[in-house]
Amino acid sequence: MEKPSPAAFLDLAPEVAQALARHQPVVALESTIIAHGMPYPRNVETALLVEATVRQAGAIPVTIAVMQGKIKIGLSRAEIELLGQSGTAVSKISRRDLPIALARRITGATTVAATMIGAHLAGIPLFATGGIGGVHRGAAQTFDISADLQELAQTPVAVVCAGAKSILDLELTLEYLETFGVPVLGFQTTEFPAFFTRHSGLPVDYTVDSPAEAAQILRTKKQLNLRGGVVIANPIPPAAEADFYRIDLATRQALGEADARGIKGKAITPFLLAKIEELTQGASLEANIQLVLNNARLAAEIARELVG
Ligand code: PSU
Ligand code: MN
Repeated sequence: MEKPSPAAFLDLAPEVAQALARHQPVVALESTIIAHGMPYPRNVETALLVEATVRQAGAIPVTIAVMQGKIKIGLSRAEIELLGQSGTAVSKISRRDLPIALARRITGATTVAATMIGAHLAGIPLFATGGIGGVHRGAAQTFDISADLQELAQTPVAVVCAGAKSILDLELTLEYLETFGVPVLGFQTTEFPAFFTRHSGLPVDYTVDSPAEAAQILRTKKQLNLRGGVVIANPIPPAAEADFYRIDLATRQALGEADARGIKGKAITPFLLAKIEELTQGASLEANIQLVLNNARLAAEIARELVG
């Protein structure tokens, strides 16, 4: 066996390589949300809008995916369009899928876990998305716990998200993160946000009030050389919040349908997202788009503080 050389599997866009060399602020972005999280063409529009939002806030956006046997760090417009149009026809790539997708040159969208791996290999410490995966409801029986949580336990990338969806067991998700030593910081909130809505009734460990405060904690963690990531939980803006009862009803209906149809494993999260969108006549999608943009903006601000 040769010596490990993960860099051989990275394909850094020139703009990204230059930005990193110059210590400019960069924000990594995932691609499963594009291919498996939203319908075409809103997914492509949103992905491009997220990139534009990061730029406007003064950082370089870096969307990550797997293509042609490489982890692509920074996608072109055409590549984002390709992933968005292909939708679930492209693979959903988490940690366990990475070696196979690279060896077999499979095109794939990266989850939070796989995006964190790519970002870390490229030297990007900050990542924005919609929501992280978590402990699924009924996990005591199904054992369905997203690999995102184990990634947060070991890979030093901070993830800005709107909490996690209530398709998950949020209380167990927070317990799991605590066990594995992952700090959960609420951005200007004392509560862990529930993705489409601002409130879950569950407290976060700590509240940060500014991007500078978040950056200071990330810098301290890096200096301590502690492994693992940080969750920065940023609630959806009040004006974009979805109606709690509507979402809750749709969620319970979607979970029931998934159960009846025997949908599980990596297919369950995309199924539930699409079902909830259908049942709320698109209201969940509008909220989803707004919260991702809000996270992109905050991540860019934190990225600027980190290099400042
Ligand atoms: N949660 C969302 N939207 C998403 C996802 C999660 O609200 O698009 C995606 C992310 O890419 C996340 C993945 O990493 O689903 C988790 O999938 P699983 O539960 O199969 O680990
Ligand atoms: Mn799962």
